[in-house]
Amino acid sequence: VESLANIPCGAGKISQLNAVILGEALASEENDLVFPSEDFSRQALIPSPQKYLEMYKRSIEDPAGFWSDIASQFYWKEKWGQEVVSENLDVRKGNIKIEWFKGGITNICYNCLDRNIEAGLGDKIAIYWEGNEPGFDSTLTYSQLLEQVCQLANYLKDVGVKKGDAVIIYLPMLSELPITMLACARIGAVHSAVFAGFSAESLSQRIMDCKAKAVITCNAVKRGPKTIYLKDIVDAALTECSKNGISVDVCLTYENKLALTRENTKWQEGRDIWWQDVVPKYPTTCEVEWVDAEDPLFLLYTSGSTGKPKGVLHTTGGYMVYTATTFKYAFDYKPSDVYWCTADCGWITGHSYVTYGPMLNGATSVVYEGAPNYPDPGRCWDIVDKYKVTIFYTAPTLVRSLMRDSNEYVTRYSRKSLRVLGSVGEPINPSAWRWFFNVVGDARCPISDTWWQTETGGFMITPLPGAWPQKPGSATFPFFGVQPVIVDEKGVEIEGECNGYLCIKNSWPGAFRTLYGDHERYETTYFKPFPGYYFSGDGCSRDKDGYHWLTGRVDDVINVSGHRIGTAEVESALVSHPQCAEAAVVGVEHEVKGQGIYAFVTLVEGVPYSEELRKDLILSVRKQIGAFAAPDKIHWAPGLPKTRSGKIMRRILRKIASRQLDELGDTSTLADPGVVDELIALADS
Ligand code: 6R9
Repeated sequence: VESLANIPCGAGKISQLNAVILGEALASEENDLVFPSEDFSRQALIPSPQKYLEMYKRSIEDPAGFWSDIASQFYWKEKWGQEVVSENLDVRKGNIKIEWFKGGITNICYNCLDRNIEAGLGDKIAIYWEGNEPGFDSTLTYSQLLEQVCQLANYLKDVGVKKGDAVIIYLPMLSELPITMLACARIGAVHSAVFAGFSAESLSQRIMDCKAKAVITCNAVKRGPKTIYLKDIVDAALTECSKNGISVDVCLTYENKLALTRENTKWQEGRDIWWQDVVPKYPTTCEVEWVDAEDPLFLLYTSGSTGKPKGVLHTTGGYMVYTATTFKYAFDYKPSDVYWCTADCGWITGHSYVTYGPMLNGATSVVYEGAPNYPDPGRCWDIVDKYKVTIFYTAPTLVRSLMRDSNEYVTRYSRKSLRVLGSVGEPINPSAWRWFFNVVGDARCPISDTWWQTETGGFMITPLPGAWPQKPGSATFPFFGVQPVIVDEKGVEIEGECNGYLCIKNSWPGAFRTLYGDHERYETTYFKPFPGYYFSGDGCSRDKDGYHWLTGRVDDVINVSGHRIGTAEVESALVSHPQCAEAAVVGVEHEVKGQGIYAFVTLVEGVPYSEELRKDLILSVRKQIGAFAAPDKIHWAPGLPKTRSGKIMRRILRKIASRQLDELGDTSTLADPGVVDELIALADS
């Protein structure tokens, strides 16, 4: 242990971690520590801090060796070239470039399915699908999954989808969603899943940006008691696309009979095709399209601090190796596990930890179609008992919402199959952590609070459940191969106990390679703010024991129920309303959602503020982005606080929104300080 003392671990040194191992530094904070049980650690893949340190040290000192050993466990038609990794993360030294396993020829679908089947897992359950209505369910073994993937892959090839073509997926959590992702990967097409809560406008923007060859959707879905008519949304999006001269040849539509019959679905002959009419007719085997490790696998649009969503691009080889490895270690995965991640495949968590990570490990997963509190707040635990789920991965917003109901909804179920819990999407507050740990996990199950991003592809800072004592609310330490650093506003690394901006010093295999069609924006957004580093957009502090505590976004991105929403996107939706002259949006603390959306709006001269207009403004956001981005509060603002150069001072708006009126700070630089009093007076009107 002594000899490890000088390896950097984050901006701290391993010597800081030694203190944890030796139990010194922690004595005073004993109460904040939650140790894994001896039984758990004994069986864990990483059973001790020492084992973690040994592997971490190697991953940092010899990343090429560390990752190529792991990569060799997958199937490569041809091995990668001499250089395992080739990177430049420093804008001062030229263009940003990240490449892993370049020259290696592989296919991620083959590695998820064919490879596992050849290893004898053909009859193992890949997916337990659970419908929105209790009692509706189905299963797919690995062999059955492969057959369905091949049929769809053959269909896509037949309608002209080729390697490198983009396919938009607008599906709810049916098994057909991972099937579609895998079918695209099999033929080298680039999938771009759009969360089925996005509006027609958002969908059309994405279809046009990636010039999709095909759109795959279903007619409708039931979520809780509500029916959502997805095909109508797609129709509107495609109409919008054709107005802009972009036509999509194929709109493959799955008939989700439980929600809506085909007779009641609007239809455009020639373009629309029922999945069930064509896909099952195709052969159940399909040749794999072998691709380079650096060929694109998927695009996923995410919010940034400007109005235009960013197409985050992930490639094949590094992403494959990284998602598989992070899944295995952060959840202490064993072949006997039954895993359930509640995320939707429309977000990155569903890509890396519903589809790819688990399947690359040959895992059995639950895929749940519905709402987590339907028909009552006990549904999750009912599902856990039904499938004997051992690893349960969810978001703090769900934990907080279930916490508000009686514990009896949890305790009436056994939950004794559970052994590891996980959290993602936003910081988990210590009280939610404790409820999750004590009530859901009966104080037996370690919680992996995984910090990562759409851009990072996989976990970056995460507990390894058997290795570390945990501190409720801390994501703990970096994953293998990741060197997080905390910098001050000048970009200088801060050592030891500190608070600042979270950056990463080196590349890791799962990192995104560019923003689709806009490499310049990639460099400007992520690599220019602190030259020499990848900037995450998050604030972070490190305590005296070296534990990392994420403090939330430091840019103009709001995190609502774990969904990233750019303030600029909401503002642009508001000002598109003819009676709205200006809008400024900030995040405010929200008991369940983590953050809520608070919008200040200035109306066009002479227009009176009314309840009707308020509803109309909210509708405008629902239409342009999606219901999940609807503002919680509209605050009428005859004027906005601006500097003399015309910049809106959001700092002041945040204070007004959270009613911290004695903390407004200096308002003397405002062009018109009077607007602040006016806003305060109108706060609760
Ligand atoms: C995976 C995912 C990324 C942003 C990220 C951060 C927040 C995610 C977190 C967390 C604290 C965690 N975030 N996990 N903050 N602790 N365990 O959510 O990706 O949708 O791109 O959001 O979410 O602010 O920057 P994405």
